[in-house]
Parts: sequence; structure tokens; C-alpha cells
Amino acid sequence: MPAPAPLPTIPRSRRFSLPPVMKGTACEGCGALPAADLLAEMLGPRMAVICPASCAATFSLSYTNASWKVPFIHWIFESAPAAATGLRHAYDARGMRDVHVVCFAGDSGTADIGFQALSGAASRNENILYICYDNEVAMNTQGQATSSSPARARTPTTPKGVPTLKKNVPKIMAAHGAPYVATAAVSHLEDYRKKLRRAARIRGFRYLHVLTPCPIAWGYPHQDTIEVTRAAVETGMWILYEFDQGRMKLTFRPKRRRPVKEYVGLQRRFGHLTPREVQILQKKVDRDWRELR
Ligand SMILES: Cc1ncc(C[n+]2csc(CCOP(=O)(O)OP(=O)(O)O)c2C)c(N)n1
Ligand code: SF4
Ligand SMILES: [Mg+2]
Repeated sequence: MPAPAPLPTIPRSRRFSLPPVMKGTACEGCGALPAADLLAEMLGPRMAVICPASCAATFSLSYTNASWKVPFIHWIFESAPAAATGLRHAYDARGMRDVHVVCFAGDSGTADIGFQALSGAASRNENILYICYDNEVAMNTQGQATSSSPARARTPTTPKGVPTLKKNVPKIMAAHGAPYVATAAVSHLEDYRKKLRRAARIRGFRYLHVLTPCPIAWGYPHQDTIEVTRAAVETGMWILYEFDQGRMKLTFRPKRRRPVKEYVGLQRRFGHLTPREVQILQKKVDRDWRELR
């Protein structure tokens, strides 16, 4: 029987200048793709990836195409860290301790349905690397709000804006005593690269939380993914830091923080906000930074 014709792929944004480690079927401008790309570049080929239901699972496997060039398991939504635990122990039993076992999961799979398994694996200090790519919605099922959605963002399930604050999963992971916890963003790839390198050297539970915008859910032109992510970091809406063996360090400090309105103004999901509401968001960011200092 002739081999099936390859499925058409959507071209990737020209702004991602990384080598094509991944060739998935993500939408153009998908922030999750460079996050996966750099992971594959840094840790491949001695890596196995467990990915719960999510956009990443969808763009990683389609029909007969697999994007990753390493063992890849598309796992059920709620228990990727439990599966990773089993795989880790299986590799160890075979003496394959140098293989990195990595969970690559969305924010809903991390902060909501997968949280129990995540907390369990962190408490047991399992020797796995967990990467949450955060597009701040459950995008694979049309963009419902998650507990990682930011306050006031409009989603299909919160048409008037999310009424609660974004859950701070990295801090919760640090409170578990995990040896390495860090945040990252696809606008600051060198910072992300360093954190992947550091995480790869440490044994025990490691957690990276990467901000990976989705042009469709956030409402901006697909070619602006890097600019939008950079605005998140430079306004202080997303803070780059690490907890290395319990010691907290900021890894990027904007010289002059840009006003929050420059970030929210780029996205339709915040288009309903009044100047007063933007001011409230600004005050919250100012408070967070004062606390950090
Ligand atoms: C037990 C269970 N409930 C619901 C779903 C449907 N489902 C698949 S992916 C998904 C959302 C995933 O959101 P997230 O983890 O943020 O990843 P994203 O899709 O945003 O990349 C949901 C609700 C499922 N697969 N399994
Ligand atoms: S819907 Fe958004 S998160 Fe999902 S693949 Fe497309 S751009 Fe990426
Ligand atoms: Mg998501």
C-alpha cells in the first residue's frame, strides 16, 4: 500500500529563528512551539516526553506524523507526573539514568486537573523535569478560563473577564521544596536556555513555567507573539526568576518597567477594560514588585 500523503502543515512564524527541531502542526505564531523547540534542542536526544491532552499533544502527533524525534507519550489529562514517575523508575531499573524524563503540559493540565499528580511528584521529589507552557486558557477545547488565566481577561467562559487572580504555580512548587523552580518566557530565549541547562544538571523534581502566548485566545496578530511576550516581561506582568536549591533570584529586571496598559492594549482579551480597571491591574503589578524587592 502506498504511504499516506503527509498532512499539510501551517507555516511557522518567521520570527522564530530556532532550528527546526520540531515540525508540528501548531498555528502560526504559537508560543508553545518555540518552548518545545528549545527543550528538544537542549535535552534531545536523551529525553522522553510525556504530554497530557493539550494543544501540544495535538501539534506533536497527527495521524501518522510525530513531531518529536524522541520517545513521546500522549498521556491522559490528569496524571502526566504520575506517568513520568513510572517511566523514571523504569529507566532507572534498566540503568538508563541519563535519560531525562520530561512532562510538557499546558496550564490547565498543570494548575487544574493535573495539580494533584503534580503536587504528589514534587512532594516525593521525583527525578523528573516538569515544564508548564502557559497560554492562560484551555485552548485545545476552545479557550475556556483556567486557574492560570489572568485577572480580568475575557475568555469564552468568562465573557466579562476572569474574576479571580492567576494561580501562582511556580511559587506553590517552590513551597514544596523542589530543588529547582523557574519561570521563563519565549521572548527571552537565552534566559530559558540557561534555565533548561541548569535544570538538566540537577537531580530531583524540577519545574519550569514558561509563558507561551496564543494569538488566537489572546487576540493579537500571529506575527506579534514575541512582542506580546516581551511586553508581559517588561511591564512586570510576568516575572522571570528562579528558585535554585531554595534561593530565589530575579533573572531579568527591567531597567524601567513599562506601563501595564502597553501590554493589555496589545490584546483583544483585555479590550473591554476601562482605564480604571487597567489602573487596578497596574497597582497589583506594582505591589508584586514591591514585595519582591
Ligand atoms: C479528563 C478530561 N477532561 C477533559 C478533557 C478535555 N480536554 C482536552 S485538552 C483540554 C484543555 C487543555 O488545556 P491546557 O492544559 O491549558 O493546554 P492547552 O490546550 O491550552 O494547550 C481539555 C479540557 C480531557 N481530555 N480529559
Ligand atoms: S490554538 Fe493557540 S496554543 Fe493552540 S496550537 Fe494554536 S496558537 Fe498554539
Ligand atoms: Mg492552556
